[in-house]
Amino acid sequence: MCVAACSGAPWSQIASLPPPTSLVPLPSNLAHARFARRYSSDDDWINDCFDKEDDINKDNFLIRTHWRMMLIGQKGAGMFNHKDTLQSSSFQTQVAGRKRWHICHDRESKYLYKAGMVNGFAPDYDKYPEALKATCFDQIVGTGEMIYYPKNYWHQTRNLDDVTISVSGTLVTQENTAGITKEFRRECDTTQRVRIFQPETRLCEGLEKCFKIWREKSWEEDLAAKLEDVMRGGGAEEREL
Ligand SMILES: O=C(O)CCC(=O)C(=O)O
Ligand SMILES: [Fe+2]
Repeated sequence: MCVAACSGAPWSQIASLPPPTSLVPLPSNLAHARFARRYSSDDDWINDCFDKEDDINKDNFLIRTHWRMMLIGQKGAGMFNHKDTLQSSSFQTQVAGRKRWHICHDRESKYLYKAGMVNGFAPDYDKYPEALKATCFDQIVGTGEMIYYPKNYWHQTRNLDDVTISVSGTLVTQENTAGITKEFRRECDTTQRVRIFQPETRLCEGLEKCFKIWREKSWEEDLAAKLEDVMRGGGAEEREL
């Protein structure tokens, strides 16, 4: 797999990932600004759509979806090339060690066959010749660094150190709300093949409330507006308790 125009460039050539489009940069001098925190963390809406006291249901949601993970692994361990089922976006912070990532935009899907087939780190072009046409990114994320990938991006990983520790989180953003809602509704449809969870009434009822919250909330604009407000010298509203 090569980068840029693929004109004989070695597939392992390192390219910089484009800047994430769905994250609002937080200026460092605002690190302690008091932002309205309602729905600025997923814990906020998780408490709103699942009964705040219903820890079992909330845990069920977090565990079944792998909403947040701490990943600990040895050198050489990693995840095969795939796209995430829920059309969600994710970030991952490297806490210890380095992790190599191979990332491709959804539009490269036509060259990437099926999940797990093309090894982005050592593609077998005889077996998967279309992979030669794919434009992807090969990047090492070091300790203290963070990677973000939007919905439907292919990703493959390999730990480069003993021991590698990372923390991941799933994000609901404006750009993925429709897709993630569709995927969850599919999970809750008893006529569909089981993928990540057996439909469960309480979980699915809670999710319907989440969909409403996501639809009505313009996450990025809200945060961007708050940042602009603070930059203009305005005060951010207090967190609603
Ligand atoms: O960190 C890894 O090795 C893979 C993570 C991943 O595929 C994911 O969070 O969706
Ligand atoms: Fe994944």
